[in-house]
Amino acid sequence: MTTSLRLLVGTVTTLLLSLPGAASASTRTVTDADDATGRLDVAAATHGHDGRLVEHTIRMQRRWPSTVLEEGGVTIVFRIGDRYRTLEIEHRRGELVGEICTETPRGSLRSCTRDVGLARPDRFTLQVTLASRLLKKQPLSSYEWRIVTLLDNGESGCTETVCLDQVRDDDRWVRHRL
Ligand SMILES: [Ca+2]
Repeated sequence: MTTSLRLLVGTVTTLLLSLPGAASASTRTVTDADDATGRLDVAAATHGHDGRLVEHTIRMQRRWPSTVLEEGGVTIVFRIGDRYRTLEIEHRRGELVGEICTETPRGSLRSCTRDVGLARPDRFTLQVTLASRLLKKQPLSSYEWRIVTLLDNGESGCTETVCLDQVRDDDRWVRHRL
């Protein structure tokens, strides 16, 4: 991810963190419109869990190769009480890489780990699996999430403004009850 792209994702994340509210929801899928340019336009995002693993599945409007994540990125922001964990997913040296960190109020990152499962069940979809202890060490009853995708690879008509997509629940965080 380029420095400018990372800065923009950081800005978007900061904007998301400033928005109040929380949606009440159990295991579910949130659909998103065909509303962004480029291949990281999200169609739907699903959360689920199995034991101590939580899973997020992100389906795009169109087929996309993993290599688009070399210059773009998928970010999931998790809100656990007043704490935020940010998972950034990219494609480096031929493989998908996900790193989850705690984002401090000043925007710095700490407690980072790459112990996150990433898979491509088909050419539309990205599947993310992580242990709930990466969100909170103590037993976790619920958390909230949002997703931001950003593609900036010089495609025709693709700029940092129009190639940004967000998934949320009627302008609120999506709550996942475990
Ligand atoms: Ca969309």
